[in-house]
Amino acid sequence: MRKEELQDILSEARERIAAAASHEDAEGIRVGLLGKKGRLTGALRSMGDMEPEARKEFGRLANEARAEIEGLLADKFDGFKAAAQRARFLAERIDVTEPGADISLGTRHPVTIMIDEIARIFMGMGFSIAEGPEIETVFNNFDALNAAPSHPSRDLTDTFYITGDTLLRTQTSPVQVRTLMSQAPPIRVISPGRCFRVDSPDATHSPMFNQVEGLLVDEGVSMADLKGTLDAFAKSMFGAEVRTRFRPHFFPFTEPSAEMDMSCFKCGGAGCRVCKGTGWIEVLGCGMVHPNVLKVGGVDTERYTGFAFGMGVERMAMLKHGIDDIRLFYENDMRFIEQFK
Ligand code: 2NM
Repeated sequence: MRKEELQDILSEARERIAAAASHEDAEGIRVGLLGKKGRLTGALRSMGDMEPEARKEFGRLANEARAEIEGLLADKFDGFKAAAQRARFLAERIDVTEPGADISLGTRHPVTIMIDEIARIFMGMGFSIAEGPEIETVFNNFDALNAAPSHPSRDLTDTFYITGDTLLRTQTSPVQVRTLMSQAPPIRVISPGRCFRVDSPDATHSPMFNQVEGLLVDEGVSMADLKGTLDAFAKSMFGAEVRTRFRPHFFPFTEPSAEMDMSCFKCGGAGCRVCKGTGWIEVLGCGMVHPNVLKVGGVDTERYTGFAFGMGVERMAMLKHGIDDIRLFYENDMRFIEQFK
């Protein structure tokens, strides 16, 4: 090979390397010149046949050409690498000053809000909160509460039984039973929670609903304490102007038993749509705890007496907010649910 050919290879290499637009282009040029079958590699190989003097000079020129080409290619590769990195950084760039996505805050469920409000009122009167399992024993749910073996609430058509001796609690009083069995008087607890009864849903019935029940046991507790406590609750919940009255009733677990009404907070007692013209609204059930119930808890009934009460949480919320259908609480229509903040 002649020197002129070497010159041609070199000047063509300079042009092509300068024009290379990508890493792949440049790599193709490198292989074509410096690879095993490359043109410059071929030129160096052809020196074997030359005269020593010519070979010396050709070898020097060929090595210079190779060093220049390698240098040009290295610069080119560095440039492509830097450009690729710059492109990646640009693609990954985030604007940390951009406002964040709107995170919408949830709201408490109206039943939860009502439980909290009831609990706050009774906690203000020295009650603490007791909770228990939704799956209960037949003993805690019925026997311990003085319900006769033939009591209608025990019926399969009214109670969700799980086994012969376990069920979904039909009220939260089994929590009071647990409290009586595990604590000594004085006792002041309320038990909010879910209850279950076999019921076809309608405007006032739901097979799952919530109750808050209360229990107070101490020395010298009378019906007057019951009336004072529950009257204070009604005034705190519905307004200082409401009056209460107590009508005789029957529950197996209390004796005597009563239902508490309050004067209609809407019409003041004159009679309106809310109180169905009577001037009174039924609020809760209550009574003096039956000695048989206290005895199950090991309470000395010569020394201690107690009162208890129970109310429906959904019913309270319906009264307070003028809601006419209990099913609204469980259909999860957000337009309804979100109104109670
Ligand atoms: C009510 C009405 C009257 C009640 C009784 C007890 C217990 F366990 F102490 F005996 N807890 N809750 C009770 C009394 C519940 O709900 C309408």
